[in-house]
Amino acid sequence: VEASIPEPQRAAWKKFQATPFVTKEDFEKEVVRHVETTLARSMFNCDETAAYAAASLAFRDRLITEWNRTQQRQTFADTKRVYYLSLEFLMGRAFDNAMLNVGLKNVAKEGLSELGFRIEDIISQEHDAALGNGGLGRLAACFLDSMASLNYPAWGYGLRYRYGIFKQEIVDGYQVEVPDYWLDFNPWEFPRHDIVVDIQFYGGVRKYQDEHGRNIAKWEGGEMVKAVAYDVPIPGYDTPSTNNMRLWSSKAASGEFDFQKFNSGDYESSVADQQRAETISAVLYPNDNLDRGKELRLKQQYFWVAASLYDIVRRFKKSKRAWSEFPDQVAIQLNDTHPTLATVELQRILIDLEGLEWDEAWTIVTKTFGYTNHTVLPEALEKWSVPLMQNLLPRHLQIIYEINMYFLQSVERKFPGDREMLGRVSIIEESQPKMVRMAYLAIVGSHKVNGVAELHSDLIKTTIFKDFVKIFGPDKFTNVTNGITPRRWLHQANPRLSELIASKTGGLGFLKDLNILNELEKFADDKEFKKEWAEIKYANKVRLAKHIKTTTGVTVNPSALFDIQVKRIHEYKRQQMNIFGVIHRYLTIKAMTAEERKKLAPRVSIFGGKAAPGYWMAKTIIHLINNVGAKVNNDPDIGDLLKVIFLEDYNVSKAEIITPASDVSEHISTAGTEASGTSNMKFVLNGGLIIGTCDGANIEITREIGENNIFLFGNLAEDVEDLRHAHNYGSHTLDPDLLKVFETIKSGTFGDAGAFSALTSAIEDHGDYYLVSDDFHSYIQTQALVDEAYKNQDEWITKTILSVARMGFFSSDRCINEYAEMIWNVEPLAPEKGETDGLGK
Ligand code: CR6
Repeated sequence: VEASIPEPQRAAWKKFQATPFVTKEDFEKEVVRHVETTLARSMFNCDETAAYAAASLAFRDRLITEWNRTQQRQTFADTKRVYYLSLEFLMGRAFDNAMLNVGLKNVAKEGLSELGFRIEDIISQEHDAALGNGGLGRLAACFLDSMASLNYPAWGYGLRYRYGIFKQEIVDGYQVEVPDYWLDFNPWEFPRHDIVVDIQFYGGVRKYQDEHGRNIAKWEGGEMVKAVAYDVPIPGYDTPSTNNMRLWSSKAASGEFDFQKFNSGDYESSVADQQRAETISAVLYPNDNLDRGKELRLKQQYFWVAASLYDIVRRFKKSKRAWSEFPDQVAIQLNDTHPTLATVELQRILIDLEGLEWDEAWTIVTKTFGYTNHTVLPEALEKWSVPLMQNLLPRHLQIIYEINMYFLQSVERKFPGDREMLGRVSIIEESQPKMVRMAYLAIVGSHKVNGVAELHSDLIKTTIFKDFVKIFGPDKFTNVTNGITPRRWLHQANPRLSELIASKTGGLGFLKDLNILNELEKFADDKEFKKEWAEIKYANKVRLAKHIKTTTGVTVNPSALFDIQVKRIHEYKRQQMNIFGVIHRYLTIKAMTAEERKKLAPRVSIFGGKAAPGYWMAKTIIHLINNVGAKVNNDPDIGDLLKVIFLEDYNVSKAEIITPASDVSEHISTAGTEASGTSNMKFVLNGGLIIGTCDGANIEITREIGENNIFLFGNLAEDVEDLRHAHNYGSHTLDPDLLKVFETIKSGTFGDAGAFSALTSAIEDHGDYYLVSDDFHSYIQTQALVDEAYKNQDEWITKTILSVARMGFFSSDRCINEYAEMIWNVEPLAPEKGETDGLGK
């Protein structure tokens, strides 16, 4: 490539090439230049927003230089790349992360200080990039961080929503949703107006034979929309490698608006067309673990998948390799079933556009894709109505039918005469209307299927995908237990703890090899160390207490036990059980003598999380939490012994304040319902203990840290089915303590009793599907054990140190290495020493 450019020009380019800043002086120079030119301001009107903008742009410029080099290196090396397709990337803030990963936070801190700013104030100017709902979206973000940090040639592909997850406000105890217009100013993205892909919808399929007698299918007519690429650089930690997240934004195909309509006087509808096109990437669907089957959602999925595959195929074709080598160059991971149409789209490209034979093409497809399942909840398993798909994507539906036909033929060969099996595993559900089962399509179209924690991966093999294990054999199904990036969730969120760990383990190496945390075990009984450890926890609690004071007005005592449950609000996650437990505690305290009260550890119960706007039960749970808080927090008889807080608008940047401040956190889903959970890992890594059920990754956390260091309770997954059956067909007696709680709610103690009848009657009258009553006694007892254990601070601190020391397994770096080895078959591509200059350290 270089040889095509004449020497003198090459020399000129080299001489003037962009060089990333390293020193404080150069950083300040860049900031001032951006303030005075890019932002057209000066030192006299540079407020904190402008300072944030300029400092971010200085880092962005730096990242993009490394980004370019990384891409060049990967193109030269011509190695296999990974493409992580995710409809959600819950990135949070980028500035602090960029400074830390590049290793220049101190430089920036001093530079900003010389220009008159405190770095904390500047960091807090940034609006979270909240393009996700919960765990699945945040997992994708952690994976991007790990892939870059481990030097994997990897791209993320997603949608550039104009509105991310809504902002939650609490008004009179109720959740109110406010749109999150986050793109006003976003220094972290690069619009690529030159990278535009035409995406087709609707229309019909014409089938004919060409001059060679080949059967041709042509997708014609319908409407076109443009996909425009926006690139976000993803800096690796302590490496120059900077990967790319490419987000697609929709635009009307005919430019500003339809000039024909405009000229014929139909101005309004020409604008409407444009708006309709832009609607595709306008808003993130705010449901977590729920499929609603809306047409616009299917449009989003195809739009994103088609644009991404066009991009991936174009990049592959540049290498001029044979199609059979596609899976040697490309690995595509499907983050849940949302991108499953990518399998169909690649098959379409190969047979309709590139002229490959069906079998040859399908072999390429299945070798290319891997599918990650994130849930067994039936309401979350995606299905698309056949008529809907027929209308929107007529050619794809034909291909799906053909995939299904060949698949069912192979099943028939393996299990001759088993008609029931054919009905069960068919990609098409024979319902009214017929439905496309996306998980089945994803399994058939991939070479590996994985769950996200051991229990979950076992469950999918024995329940929802049981037949497929028989058909494809057990080796197609595997487990990759989730993880979290220690860069954001320890180093960035808890800088003091990170520093203390570094001082005892020989530096920050643990951020790249989290198993180094093991070295902390020898300090678990070290007095001095424990004192510092405890001081840091206390300081983090003070920080959260301040946040609680400014956002809710409630004063909490930082010496009290902080008990935190923050995550999406869901019946299966059982925040209702938590708040019923809080009410039980309230009643217990009320009945206590002064002497008994003195012995009780004061507690602050902290909740946070969003309810999907259409999820009535979840909203009712939020309402109850707030009403209980209003009553308890103002009861002079209770004082500091119990406070109940609901933190508004839980998001990634708030999680960074909340997570380091827990004494215990709650991960109390009905056994068998939470695929993994990832906040459980974050809390333990930050020196909090957890109270939890034997569900998801709690089980592996227990195995790693030891069962003395975790408060487990409740029924096991294997018993859930029988218990539910007994509720519905046997006699169902409810826990007496729980009934007392219900009586109190019904008496109006927490406001209008009728408002909460749905919550109590789900348990009393509708079979208690989530086993709240079955687990309540053991929950209350275990909470009492927590109270007892907390009184012995010395032992408690030892437990938290041992736990942190044993959390190495839960780094997302470990996950990514497992995916790379087991599923993607890709190797890291490390920059050569000295190849890239300008790294901070
Ligand atoms: N809601 C699971 O419920 C898991 C994440 C990431 C979830 C959760 O237990 O940790 O995925 N599932 O694997 C889906 O989103 C479908 C989630 O975040």
